[in-house]
Amino acid sequence: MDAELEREFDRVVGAEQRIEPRDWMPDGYRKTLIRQIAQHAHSEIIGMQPEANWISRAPSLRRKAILLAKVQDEAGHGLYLYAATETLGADREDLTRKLVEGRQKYSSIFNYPTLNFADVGVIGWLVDGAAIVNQVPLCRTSYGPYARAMIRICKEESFHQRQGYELLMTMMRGTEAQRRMVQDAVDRWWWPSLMMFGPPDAESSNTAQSMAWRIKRHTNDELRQKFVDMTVPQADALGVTLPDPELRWNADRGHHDFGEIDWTEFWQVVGGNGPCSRQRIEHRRAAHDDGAWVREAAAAYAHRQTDREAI
Ligand code: FAQ
Repeated sequence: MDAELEREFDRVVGAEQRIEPRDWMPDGYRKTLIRQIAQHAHSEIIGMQPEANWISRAPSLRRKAILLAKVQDEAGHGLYLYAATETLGADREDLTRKLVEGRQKYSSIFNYPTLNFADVGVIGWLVDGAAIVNQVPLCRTSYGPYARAMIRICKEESFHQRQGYELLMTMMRGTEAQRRMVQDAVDRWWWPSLMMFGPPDAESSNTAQSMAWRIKRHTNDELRQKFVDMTVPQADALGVTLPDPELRWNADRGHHDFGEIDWTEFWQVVGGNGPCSRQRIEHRRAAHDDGAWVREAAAAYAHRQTDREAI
């Protein structure tokens, strides 16, 4: 029986159709999806913090309204993604516990500080830019609820990327001090953005199996290269320098060559030792604890409604 179910699973995945929550799936497939989607959800939720740091200090009402909307979108993305894990049998409370206890990961990028307002623009341009390159292919991932969540998320991410670029363009047309702030932010965020795509393919423990299951559609290095190629002309148009002396066009490959990423730093950050790792988790834990009364009230209300319906 299992062999037959597995054949059907392989056929659906091979035919570029979607696996749906009630379909049979290998345990490893379910586990991998819960791991990846939960990490993705945690990234969206923790990812609200670096930019939210600037909401109260945004330089105009317009910038404040844009930033508020963006951070709220990120909360929404986290919620769609947690809902997608629930279709696989995961429990949201359990995932949150694992996050605050450091037993589940979130993207390395959100462990860096936001030191000036240009960081908000650079996060939009580079971090959302990298997120889009990584996530557009996930609209074709083999698990239906994840693929459908990604379609909406990508539409919103592309707005996020554009608002960041527009913010930076405005600052670059401003004063010399503003241009210096933008360059400083680019210098600090460039390398961490490249790390978002994960370790090199040779060290990526999950890629081969995730590609075979069509959860991932491209390898980490393929997507990183695509991001570099896409970003170089945008940096030129902005008038900023990407902080990599080895970055240059390679006509033979038809791609940009770039310098070696500091993988020691990457693994340090992934291991919970990034510049803001402790602060991010503490803040998340405090927000979760502060929200306990809301969850209790909602649960009590839901019980009362069920009791009423039963009368
Ligand atoms: N940070 O074998 P692989 C956003 C871990 S965008 C931390 O290559 P995989 C939007 C990995 O989990 C950011 N850990 O892993 C936004 C694995 O550990 P494990 C979120 C990382 O899964 C913008 C180990 O290293 N996007 O939030 C990282 O095949 C602005 C070995 O790696 C997604 O999550 C990292 N950068 O490939 C929000 C997209 N990279 O679990 C706010 C969906 C790797 O075995 C503001 N996820 N690790 O213990 C993916 O596409 C994949 O999971 C990858 C990693 C590509 C991230």
